[in-house]
Amino acid sequence: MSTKISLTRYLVEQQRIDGHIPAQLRLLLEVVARACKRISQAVNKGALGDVMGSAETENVQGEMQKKLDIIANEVLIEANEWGGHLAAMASEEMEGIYVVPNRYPQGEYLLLFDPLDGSSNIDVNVSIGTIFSVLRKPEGTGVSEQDFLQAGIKQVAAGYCVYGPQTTLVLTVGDGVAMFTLDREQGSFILTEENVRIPDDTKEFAINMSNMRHWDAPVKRYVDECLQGTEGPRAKDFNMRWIASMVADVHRILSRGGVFLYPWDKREPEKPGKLRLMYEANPMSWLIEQAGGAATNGKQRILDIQPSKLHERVSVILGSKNEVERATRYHNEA
Ligand code: P6P
Repeated sequence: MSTKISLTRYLVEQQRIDGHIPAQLRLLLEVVARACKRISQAVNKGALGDVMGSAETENVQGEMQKKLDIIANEVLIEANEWGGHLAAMASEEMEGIYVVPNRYPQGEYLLLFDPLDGSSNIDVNVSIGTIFSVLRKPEGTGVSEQDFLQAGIKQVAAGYCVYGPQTTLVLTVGDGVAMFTLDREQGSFILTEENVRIPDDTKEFAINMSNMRHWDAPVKRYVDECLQGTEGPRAKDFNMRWIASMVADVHRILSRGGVFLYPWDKREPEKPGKLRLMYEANPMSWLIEQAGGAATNGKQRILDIQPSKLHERVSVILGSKNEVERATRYHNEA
């Protein structure tokens, strides 16, 4: 019987053998994984627990919050605030940063998360997930929102947990991408994939086609050429997927390739895009790059973007390298 490698063993070996993760970061990742297990249990209860539907409150984004959005946020805060590995946290569901209370020791890391991404899918039983990103707190006393405003290349760990037919934690600490599937009997995440690789080419694109009339010309050109299939300049037929849950769409791309686009559109021209840079695009872009893919905002590498606001939005094109490069080239030619 092949030895099952738990997340704990994987992280210990990453710490001991590859020196990739100091003890405090290993502790942080184990705590986040445990929090994701608890969120998974709440998600799986569905209508059997009092967790469905709207919380009748709005988040900082002006979006209606689901009960599970708030539950997931609280689970992550409570799980992480006492361990001594964090200085502060930031969440899609909170306007400002959450500084670790004085009653607990302060650590050297900053944790950012979208506690439950794709929550519009909760009530219709479609996969959703938690996305997280870890930064090192800059030198100096105290911690402020400014400390979080680091480019995605500064991340020391990033990942997500997708709550679907399986609960799967996907993680990078800068040494490739590993996937861990939750063994509910054991209650532990077991390594099921490592050194994940995305094919450079694909025949599958993911975009919300209902927004077509609002797109910029380069996006219209790229998608139109995909739709022309073998009769068009791409000389191959494409398939389309859109789960409207970034975690699920990205998980598919990490599992079999593809390209995901959530571009700027003229519905809200003042916003660069719908998705958030710090706790959606940055962690997902690092995972994609660590698996051999690419991620840009149409103009530049997402991980190079210097953020100016905590809840900054960004246009996202990510996935199979050759497709991302083509769509980005169309933007730069325009
Ligand atoms: P639309 C979920 O609300 C989310 O932030 C991402 O997970 C997802 O990719 C996107 O928005 C879906 O947006 O406009 O298709 O509903």
